[in-house]
Amino acid sequence: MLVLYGGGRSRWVRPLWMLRELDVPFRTVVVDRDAGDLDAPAFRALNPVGKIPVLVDGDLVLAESWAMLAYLGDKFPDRGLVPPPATHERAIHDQWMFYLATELEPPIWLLHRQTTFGEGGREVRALAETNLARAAAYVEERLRDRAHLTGDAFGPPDIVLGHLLTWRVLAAFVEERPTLRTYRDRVTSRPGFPSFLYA
Ligand SMILES: N[C@@H](CCC(=O)N[C@@H](CS)C(=O)NCC(=O)O)C(=O)O
Repeated sequence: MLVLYGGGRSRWVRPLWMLRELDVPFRTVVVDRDAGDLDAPAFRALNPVGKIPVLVDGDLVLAESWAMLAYLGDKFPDRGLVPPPATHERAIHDQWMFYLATELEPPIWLLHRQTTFGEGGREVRALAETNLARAAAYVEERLRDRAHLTGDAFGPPDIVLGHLLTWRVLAAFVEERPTLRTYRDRVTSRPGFPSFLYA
């Protein structure tokens, strides 16, 4: 049985959402950061860097939410959430996953760290805001005439983007951009989205 470790509105929302979309059996283990679970030796044995999410499938232990989405999509190809390997559709899918990972998430992460933990000064904030505006503008443009990032079909790039657009630090930014706001509201209305975490 697939076992997913995580909790809260952290990046574990992504594989949790994916598993719910796939509609396959899985079990969750809640990892409570505040209770020190990330530092527990049993958890560190799974992920030496002490971060969630972690997905266990038999002998396979996977950290990195991005890798989990691709693995789960490939494991259940009949569900059609991830295009088959070595197709043009898969190449475009992967391109969006890497764009989100390397261009969009980093400035959001910096703004989150600064707002929540006071890390970095004014220059870091300015750089993050510039990079966020640039990356988000490209995503917005892409979504102007498409329901989902890779076209008509919903998939992992939408799970990641939908999750990123729920981060508190982006609330005002998204509110000011109707394309992003409408998209976020639409994808997070799907039955697979773990809305119970956002009540
Ligand atoms: N690149 C990793 C990032 C994982 C990550 O940073 N997880 C956060 C929660 S969203 C965490 O566990 N942070 C605990 C810490 O840094 O101590 C992924 O996408 O899975």
